[in-house]
Amino acid sequence: MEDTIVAPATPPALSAIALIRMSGPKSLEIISSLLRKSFKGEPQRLYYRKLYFGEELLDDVVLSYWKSPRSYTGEDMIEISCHGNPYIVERILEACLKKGARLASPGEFTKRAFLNGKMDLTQAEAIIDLIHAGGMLALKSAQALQSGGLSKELLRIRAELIDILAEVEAYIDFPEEDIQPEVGDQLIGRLLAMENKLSTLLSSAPLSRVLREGVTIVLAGSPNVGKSSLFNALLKENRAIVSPHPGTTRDTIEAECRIGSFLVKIIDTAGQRVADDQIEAEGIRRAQEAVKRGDLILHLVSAPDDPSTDPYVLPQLQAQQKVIAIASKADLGIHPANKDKHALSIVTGMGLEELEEKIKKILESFFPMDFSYGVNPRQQAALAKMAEALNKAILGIKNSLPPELISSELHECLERVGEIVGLVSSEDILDKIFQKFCIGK
Ligand SMILES: Nc1nc2c(ncn2[C@@H]2O[C@H](COP(=O)(O)OP(=O)(O)O)[C@@H](O)[C@H]2O)c(=O)[nH]1
Ligand SMILES: [Mg+2]
Repeated sequence: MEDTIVAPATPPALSAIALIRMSGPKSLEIISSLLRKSFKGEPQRLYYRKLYFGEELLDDVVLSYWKSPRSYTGEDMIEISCHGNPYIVERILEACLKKGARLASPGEFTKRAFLNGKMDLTQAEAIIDLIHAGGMLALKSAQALQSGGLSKELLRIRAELIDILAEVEAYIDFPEEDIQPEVGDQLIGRLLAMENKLSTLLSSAPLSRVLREGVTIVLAGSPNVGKSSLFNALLKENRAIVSPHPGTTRDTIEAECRIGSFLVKIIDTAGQRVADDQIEAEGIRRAQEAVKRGDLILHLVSAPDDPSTDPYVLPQLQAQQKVIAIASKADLGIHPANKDKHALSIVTGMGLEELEEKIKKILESFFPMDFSYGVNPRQQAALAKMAEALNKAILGIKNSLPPELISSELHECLERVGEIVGLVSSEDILDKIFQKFCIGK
């Protein structure tokens, strides 16, 4: 990397402090050219300085210097803390650009960190998750990935693959010999254990989506049962219009909030009834769509009324979708047929905290006790291809296919590991083979 890049690291808004980052071989030279008081550049120390561009004072700043290779990117880096005024940030950036830096593209600092071997791909990706984590589990998952949880697991699998490949490829050199059944069984056992680990990793993908995008909670039921009132109560703000007129909510409304340590997306829907007009009909169609997509459905009926007279019909749900049946307006009395539902009153607040507790428990139940991290879609796609190849390799051994075919499937697995972690190698497989077998055998 020849050029020196610069970019603001904080959003363009009024704030106490803003941070500008610069990375590359000319970082020290560029910053020095903006100083009047010389800058020795001892690494990992803070310097309070005034920045000038020519005669013009840019700002009082605090500089920190990170010397290659002991920096985030692995290159020489300067971080400039200035006053949190977007205009000041712009002028400092401009000065750095005029002195020879180039504006960094999105993610370029982390990309350099990866290319310089400061982190692997999964760790680089975890940094994005870390920034977006909206709840405790999401944060823990990002932290586990960032500290190399997935790479360590994959590198163990990789070592095992290389070992197995060495055995399989030994047969390629001796075409007259088939893989002996006992060797085959033992290899299959090891590959099955690996397949197991892969399917555990793959099963974390939907959870990882939930962590990134939030769990979707959908409020469903007839008009006027108190869905919008509950929506506002869960959000603790008046987002949706509440009115005694049925059909007030005509579209779906979405809002994000936190319940317990989870980021959730709550969707308020138009109640289902015979629509008066096209707009309402479209709202009802969207409501049905939302219910089908929800992770958790809060199905409301009016507590004092006989539920058999309620026209709302919950659509067919998938197995993993959860439902809480709620008897709302419980302050107005509870019909005997609604006794087993969760009694709730937005007016008195009765049952609201308990409802949040129930929701929290259900959200927690989506995650296994030992959940540590979730793989992202890119990793999931590569893992799925890997699992497929692994499966073919297992079948190949079972069906006594030529070792070349089995080896090629195992190579495919290795490539996928390389793709996920961001390393590519095939030479070390050869090394392994020659380490295990002496010449002449
Ligand atoms: N008594 C009582 N009235 C409620 C309660 N929740 C909502 N309402 C009233 O029921 C009417 C319909 O509420 P709304 O939230 O708009 O229902 P939606 O059509 O299902 O969204 C409004 O007049 C609310 O004030 C409750 O817990 N108790
Ligand atoms: Mg409503």
